[in-house]
Amino acid sequence: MKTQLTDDMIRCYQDEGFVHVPGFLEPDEIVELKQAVLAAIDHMAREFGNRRVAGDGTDLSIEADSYYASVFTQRLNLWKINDTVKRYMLNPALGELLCRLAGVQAMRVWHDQALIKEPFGNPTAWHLDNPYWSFHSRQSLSIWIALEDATLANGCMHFIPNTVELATYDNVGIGENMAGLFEVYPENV
Ligand SMILES: O=C(O)CCC(=O)C(=O)O
Repeated sequence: MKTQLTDDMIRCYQDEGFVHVPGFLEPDEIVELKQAVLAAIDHMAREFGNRRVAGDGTDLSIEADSYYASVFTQRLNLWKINDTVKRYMLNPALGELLCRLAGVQAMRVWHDQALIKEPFGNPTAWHLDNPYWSFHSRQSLSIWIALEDATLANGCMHFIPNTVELATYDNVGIGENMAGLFEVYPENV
C-alpha cells in the first residue's frame, strides 16, 4: 500500500477536496483484497441472504425495485467478518495517511463498503457521502479503491473539484435524478 504522501498530494487534497493516488495498492494486494471482499460477500449471501450490513447491529433495507437497488450490489462492514479486509481497513499506516490529509490527530472507521457495479446497472447520481452518516464533519473523508481497472465505460469515480467547502450536508440522494445535486448546489454546475 502506497502510504507515502508528498506535500503536493496534501495540498491537492486540501485545495481541491480530493487526491488521486495511482497504484495505491500493489498488484498482489489488489488480488488479495479482491479475493477477501468477494469471499466475505459470498459468506454473507450464504449466511444472511440479502443482508447488507455485516456483523451485529442494524441492516439498511433498500426497496428491491428501487432505482438505487440497481446501482450497486452493496455490502457494508465486511471488516467485521473477514480478517484480511480488517487488516487493510485498520492498517495504522493508512490511518496516519488519512490523518495527515484531513489535518487531524486521529481517525475512526465509520464503515467500509463493497460496491459492485453489475452489468447494465444504473449509473450513480452525483451525491455527497457525509449526509448519509450519523455525524457531519469537514474532516471526514472517503477512500475509493478500484479493485478492477476503472474506466469511463465501467463506472470510474468522478469528483467535482473545489466544492467541499460549499457542502451544507443536505442529502441530495442517489436516485434517478442524476442532476439532483445541482438543484441544491447550482454553483457546482
Ligand atoms: O463509485 C461510485 O459510483 C460511487 C461511490 C460512492 O458513493 C462512495 O464510494 O461512497
